[in-house]
Amino acid sequence: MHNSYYQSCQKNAGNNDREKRKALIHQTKSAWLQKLTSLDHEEDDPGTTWNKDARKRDKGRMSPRMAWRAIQAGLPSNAIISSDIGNNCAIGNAYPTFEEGRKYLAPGLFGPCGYGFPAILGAKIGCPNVPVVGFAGDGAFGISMNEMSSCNRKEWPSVTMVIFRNYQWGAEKRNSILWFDDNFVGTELDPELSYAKVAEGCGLKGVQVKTQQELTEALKKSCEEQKKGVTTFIEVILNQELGEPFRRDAMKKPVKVAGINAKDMRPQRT
Ligand SMILES: Cc1ncc(C[n+]2csc(CCOP(=O)(O)OP(=O)(O)O)c2C)c(N)n1
Ligand SMILES: [Mg+2]
Repeated sequence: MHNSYYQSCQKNAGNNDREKRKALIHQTKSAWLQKLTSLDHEEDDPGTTWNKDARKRDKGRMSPRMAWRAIQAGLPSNAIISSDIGNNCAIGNAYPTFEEGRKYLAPGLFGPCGYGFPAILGAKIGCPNVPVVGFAGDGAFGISMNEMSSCNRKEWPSVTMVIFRNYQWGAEKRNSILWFDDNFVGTELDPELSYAKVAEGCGLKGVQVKTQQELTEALKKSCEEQKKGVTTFIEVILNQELGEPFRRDAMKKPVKVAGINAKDMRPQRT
C-alpha cells in the first residue's frame, strides 16, 4: 500500500494542482502590488501618535513609501541593489522586483548597520558594466561614510548611493515609542549635516531631492552617469514616519521590577 502510494507520488511529484497554485501565487502577488501602490503612510499603535504628528510636522515632505514608489519608477530593470538595516530600508524590502538572480545584496541575519554602501561598491567592482544602487538610512550611512574618502579615486568604478534622510535612528526610535509610551531618547541626528554637501566636498556628485519626481529623475540620471565615471549620492529628504518595528514578536512591554527611589542614591559629590 505504502509502496504504490510513493510510486504514484514520484510520477506526479510537484504536478498536483500546479496550475491552481500558480494562479494563487499570481493573484496574491498582484493583489499585494496593488495594495502597495495605494499605501502612502504608516499607522500608529494604539496610544501612540508619532506618525500622525510626523505628517503634521513636515507637511510638504515625502513619506518613506512615496520615496520607494519613486525609486521603483527610476530603478533600471537590470540594476544590482544593496540594502541596509533600518526602518526605511525595511519598508523598502517590499518594493523592488528582480528579473534575474544575484541582484540583491542584503545585510541578512547579523543585521549590521552600514552594510549598504560598502556592499554596493563591491558589487560594482564585481560587475563593472551593470548599474548599481545602494540604499541606507542616514544613521547607517553615517557609520559607513568613510568610504567616501576613497571611492572617488580614478581606479574605483562608479556607483549610486541613496540616503534616506529622516534625521533619526528611526528603527531604534520605533521600538522606543512603542514600548515607552511614545517616548524616546538618543535617536536624533544632526539636522545641519548635509550628505549631499559632504559628497561634493569629496569631489563626488551630491544631490538633495525633496519630491518623487526629483527622486525618480536623479536616480535615472545617476545610473546613466555611472557609465561616465560619475558616482552620485542622492540625499532623500523625508518626513519622520516610521513603519513596523523589527521583532515586535520577540519583545514585550518592559515591566517595572523594583523601581528607583531617590533615597537609594548616594549623594552627589561636589
Ligand atoms: C552596527 C550596528 N549598530 C547598531 C545597530 C542597531 N540599529 C538597527 S537599525 C538602527 C537605526 C538605523 O537608522 P537609520 O540608518 O537612520 O535608518 P532609519 O531607521 O532611520 O530608516 C540601529 C542603530 C545595528 N543594527 N548595527
Ligand atoms: Mg534615519
